[in-house]
Formats: sequence, structure tokens, C-alpha cells
Amino acid sequence: MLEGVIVKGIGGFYYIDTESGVFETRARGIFRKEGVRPTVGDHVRISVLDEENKKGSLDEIMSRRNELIRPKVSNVDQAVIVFAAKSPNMNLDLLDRFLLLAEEQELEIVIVINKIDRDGSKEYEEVAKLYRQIGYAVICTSAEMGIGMEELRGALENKISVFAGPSGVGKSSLINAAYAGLTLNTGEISEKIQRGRHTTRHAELICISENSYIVDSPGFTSLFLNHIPSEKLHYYFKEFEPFINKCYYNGCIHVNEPDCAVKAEIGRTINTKRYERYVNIFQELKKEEERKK
Ligand SMILES: Nc1nc2c(ncn2[C@@H]2O[C@H](COP(=O)(O)OP(=O)(O)OP(=O)(O)O)[C@@H](O)[C@H]2O)c(=O)[nH]1
Ligand SMILES: [Mg+2]
Ligand SMILES: [Zn+2]
Repeated sequence: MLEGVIVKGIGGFYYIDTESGVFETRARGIFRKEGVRPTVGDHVRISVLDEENKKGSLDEIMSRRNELIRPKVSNVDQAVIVFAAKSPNMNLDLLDRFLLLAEEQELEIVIVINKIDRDGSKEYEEVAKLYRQIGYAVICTSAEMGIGMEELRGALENKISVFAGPSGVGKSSLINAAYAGLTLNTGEISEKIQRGRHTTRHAELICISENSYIVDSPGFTSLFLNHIPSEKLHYYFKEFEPFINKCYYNGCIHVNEPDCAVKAEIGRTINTKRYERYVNIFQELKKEEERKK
């Protein structure tokens, strides 16, 4: 019996990182019968079938602390939300949606603004300032120039972190730049071999040091949060928190109610555009709830 972590699952094989190295295993039939699907990040027990060739059988999956859906990974500590200062331009609506998802999953959060070498007028600094004021850690980087790599590595220590963000912002490039020796597929490599963009596909846990893992994930460009109830949305806007219980109406959701303590802060501690994005997402959720009725 050995304990370990599933680092990769491909074609019915699960690869388990243990203290005696990485074992290739198949899952016991019982999991399928019980409707349990082994997931990258799972803590598991395996029995060794072939010590020399590192083959085994996946026998037991320990209970999960949490489960992300996209990428499909369990037991994640932290979301590293990556956006580019330029190309593609920052989409703050999408950034807020990534933040909401991570807040809802109760993950620690780091925001990374990459490709700062592309933004000569340093407009990204305004964005960094806004999100730092809200209380988020923001790291400004250039994977290309090697800027901010120390700080990034520091933020990843002793955790399982998932890199998330739109396609083409440099998630894979950042991981490659921060950890020489790892080589992940990036958009650039594929341009050289002329076979279309070689972007990230399946989830894989990459060990960067003892107790530290990262998961690269494929980017996506829109994010619909249909599973968050509209009346809960305000809990995930961190900067609303001090005011939420000070509104006149019990259960105020800070959209149309009078004497709203949150609305009173707009343009002060609450950024006007962030509030507008809140209302926008709130209405989207509300509409979806109406439709489902
Ligand atoms: N100028 C500049 N270009 C960068 C930087 N980081 C990445 N790039 C380029 O941006 C392109 C996309 O980078 P990737 O690392 O593949 O982006 P990704 O976020 O992993 O993309 P997906 O896997 O599709 O989600 C590549 O051509 C990189 O060379 C940077 O800091 N500055
Ligand atoms: Mg990638
Ligand atoms: Zn209110």
C-alpha cells in the first residue's frame, strides 16, 4: 500500500506521485460502479503490482476538500488568475467572473497581470491598484522579460495552485519562465512548427517543489456563472462586505432599494465600474432564474 496524489489521467490510466516515484495505475472497477471518477488532485491509496516498472492499482480515493469543474481538479488551495496587460486586452468583466468563481470555491486568490512589456503607457497599473485596494494580491509580470518571477514563485510555495484565465494571456509561458526545466506547450511553439496553436488541453498536476504543485489549464473567453444564486452574489464582492448589513432593508441586494449602504459607497470605497459589473452579473443571474421557473 502506497499513498500519493493523482497528477495526471489519460486514457484510463492514472499517474500517482508517491514517495517511491510516479506509478502508472488503473482504477479498480468499484469506482465506476459507485459513480466515482478519479480526479487530478485526489489523494489516493494504491497497491503496487510491479515495483520495477512502477505499475499499480488505484484502490482508494480519500475524501476531497473541494472540486473544481473547469479544470477538473480536486483539493486546490489557490487560484492564480492570469490576464494580459495587452494582447489580448484586459477584460475586467471576465476578471470579475473568475474572481467570483474562486471566491465561491473559497480558494486563496492571486491576480497576475502578464505581458506588462506590451503596455508602454502602464495602464495596467490602474487595474493593479484597484484590485489591491479591494484586498487582492496582484503580481505584475512579463514572462517574456522575466519580470516578477521571484514574486510569482513565492506566491506558489506550499500550495496546490491552478492557473486560470483567458486563452493567450501567457499562463503556460509564465510557468515555463518561472520554472526552467518544465516545458509546457505554448502558443509560440506551435507557431514555429506551423500546426496551429498548441495550447493547453488536459489538466495535469506539476510538482514544482516539495508540497507545491501547479495546474496549467486551457484558457476560455467567456464564463457564465449560472450556479450562483443571484441573492448570494453580493457576498463574493469583497469590498461590499463592510456595508452589506448596514442597509435599511433586510436582504437588500443593493440594486433598486433606497437607503442602501453599499450604493452610498459608490465612487468612494466602492469603484463605480466594479459596482456596474455587479449589477450586470446580478441581472444576468436573475434573468436565468426567471427563465428556469
Ligand atoms: N510580449 C509578451 N508575450 C508573451 C508574454 N507571455 C506570453 N507571451 C506570448 O503570448 C502567447 C500565448 O502564450 P501562452 O503561454 O501559450 O498562453 P496561455 O495563456 O497558456 O494560452 P492557452 O493555453 O491557450 O490558454 C505566446 O505567443 C507567448 O509567447 C509576455 O510576458 N510578453
Ligand atoms: Mg496554455
Ligand atoms: Zn444595500
